[in-house]
Parts: sequence; structure tokens; C-alpha cells
Amino acid sequence: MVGGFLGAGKTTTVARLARHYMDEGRRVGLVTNDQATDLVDTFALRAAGFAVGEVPGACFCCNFDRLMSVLESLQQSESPDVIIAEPVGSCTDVMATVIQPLREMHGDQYQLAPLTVLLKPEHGRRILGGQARAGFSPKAAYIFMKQIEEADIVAINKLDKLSDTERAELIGLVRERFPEKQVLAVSARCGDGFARLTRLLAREGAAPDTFMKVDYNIYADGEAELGWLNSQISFQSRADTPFPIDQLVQQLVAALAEQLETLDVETAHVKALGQHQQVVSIANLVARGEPVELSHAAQVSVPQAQLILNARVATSPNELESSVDEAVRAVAATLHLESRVEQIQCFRPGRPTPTYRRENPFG
Ligand SMILES: Nc1nc2c(ncn2[C@@H]2O[C@H](COP(=O)(O)OP(=O)(O)OP(=O)(O)O)[C@@H](O)[C@H]2O)c(=O)[nH]1
Ligand SMILES: [Mg+2]
Repeated sequence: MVGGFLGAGKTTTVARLARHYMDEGRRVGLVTNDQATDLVDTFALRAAGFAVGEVPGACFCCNFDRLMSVLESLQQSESPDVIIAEPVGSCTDVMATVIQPLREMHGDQYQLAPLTVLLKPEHGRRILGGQARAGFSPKAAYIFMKQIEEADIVAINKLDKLSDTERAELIGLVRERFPEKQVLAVSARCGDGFARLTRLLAREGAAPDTFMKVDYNIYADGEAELGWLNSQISFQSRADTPFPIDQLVQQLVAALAEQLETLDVETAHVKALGQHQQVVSIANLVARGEPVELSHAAQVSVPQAQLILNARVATSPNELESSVDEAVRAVAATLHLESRVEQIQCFRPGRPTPTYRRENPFG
């Protein structure tokens, strides 16, 4: 299981690991997860040719049975040697609520690898460094820290965009707080550190002696601080003249970032996937003030596009929804497109109520 905060690079890591195992001749199945339906991650990983099962509508821990049924269907359709699962980025306590129950109830079928948690540098430096303006409230920062606390392996991601000083600072901050942890730095984008990561993942994850303590009130409040929006929007050229799909996704995320800036709120992750037939383009924003990235470029023009937008932002669902509305309108006007919102779900995540929680591994 590859965890870590929203926008830490989990899906990018999952794709790189999947390719690695497939190159070794192993069969791979992936599992994505979200609080709602219409997941950019599922679509992106399927478009990249991977076999993907999906647990939508609740995190793995709160819908353990659905996770098990998705794992069973993957077994039937793909008979994978390796399964890589990505829990929701605002989720923690997965060791006690997912990994240990899986080990105890289905240990005859699955061997569990060490839990890898990616550290997102954009928020990690501020949160671990204890900066006053860390971007999120202390309750949301609590989730970030708990994710690292329960990791078997902490992988500081996005090494390619860190200077040597920043890298050393982050490793130092993790070691200071969690001296026992296995820490490494990786780049899911470029592959640095992955030889070491896959060596560590080849070991069997050990059942912990004790599970970490989690205050579910703080966890629930921290998660509910985020407005969550999943939407499907169609765009059509007004004059049937093709338009560059990369520009559509990039400009939409940039327009939304501009709206959110006026609200003075922090972004955890905004991702937009534009699709037309086999063409796919993806743009991301991983923190306030960061540049919008085109993480998957299509470099073609299309007459129409279906867009999936997933946004997790520290603001109310209403404000998030109107910001998205404004952004869609602005981009449609600039690119001379008709737009139509086909689906929209916008909410604050509810209190996590795990199906199983092991208080004590021997209990
Ligand atoms: N520079 C750099 N960017 C990265 C790296 N890994 C991921 N990213 C970028 O970070 C953004 C988020 O990556 P994802 O893989 O979607 O992150 P995630 O953790 O799956 O996000 P959620 O599922 O929304 O929680 C994308 O723009 C990626 O291209 C990396 O190693 N280096
Ligand atoms: Mg993801």
C-alpha cells in the first residue's frame, strides 16, 4: 500500500512501481480509492494500460468489505502476483484498520509488503518544520504527521525538485521526529531512489507491536476542513474548430487557482483530466502558490473533451463549487467552448468510522 498526503505523488509512484514489476514479468493489479466517484486516478491509470479496481465513495478503512470484493475481482480477472493499492490522501490509521485486518483475516492469500508513505515536500517542510503558516490548520497537519508516524518506509518524494539543502532538511526533520524510521528520498517522476524502494518493498511488512494512538475527533475535524469536489464537465468547440486539450486542462486549473487565491485558502490537490477518444491530458496544482503542472501532455487539438475534475481545498464545499463554476466559465470563454457540467459531487468528508480497528495486534 502506498499512502501519503493529497498530491504527494502516490499515483505517479504506483504507476512507476507497476511498470517495474511488469518489466520483471509479474502480473500487476492496482486499486484506487476516493470519498466520491469519478476518479482522475482510475482513469489515468487505466489510460496508461494498467488493470485497475476502484473503491469509490469511502476510504478503504471505512469500506473494508468493498476493498475485499475489488481484490477478489482483480484476482479473478488478472490473477496478479502483485497488487498495489492507493488509499485516499486524507486517510490515516491504515495499519490498524486495513493492513492488520487483511493480514489476520486473509493472511493465507496475501503477503503484506511494508507500508510506504510518501512525504509531500510542498507541505512537509512547513508542517514538519512547525511553521506558523503551514497552509493547513493544526488538525489537518495532524493527519499529515500521523501518516508518517505509521509508515514502515517514509519516502520523501519529488527529489528532482529539491535542492540538496532542502533534501537534507527534510530528512533531518523526519529523523528528528521519528528516529527509528526507514527514510529515503525518491523521485516518482524520474525514478531516482526506486531501486532502493523496490528492494525494501520485497521484504515482508512486519505486524507492529503496538498501533499508534489516533484521536478520531482531531482526525475527523482535520479531514472535514477540506472541501471535496469531483465533477465531470464536457467541453465542445463552438465552431467545431479543434482546440488544444492541454491548454484546456492547464487553463482550467490555473483559473481555479486564481479563484482560490482570492478566497485566501490552501489547496491540497486539484487535478483535471481531459479526454477525447484515446487522447488524455492531465494538469495538477499541489499547493497554493505552486505552478500549475501539466503532468501528462497530449499535444493535440480536439473538437470536444470530457473533463474529470477532482479538487481538495481547505474551503467550504459551496465556495469550492462556485470557484469551479467561475473557472469553467472563464476558460470556456477564452477558448470559445460550450461547457456543460454533467456530474458534480461536492462535500466535506464525513467522520471516518473504520469497519475494523485493531486496538492491539494480539487482541
Ligand atoms: N517534480 C515532481 N513532481 C511529481 C513527482 N511525483 C509526482 N509529482 C507530481 O505531483 C502531482 C501529484 O501527483 P499524484 O501522483 O497525482 O499525487 P497523489 O498523491 O496520487 O495525489 P492524490 O491522489 O490526489 O492524493 C502531479 O503533478 C505529479 O506529476 C516527482 O517525483 N517529482
Ligand atoms: Mg492519486
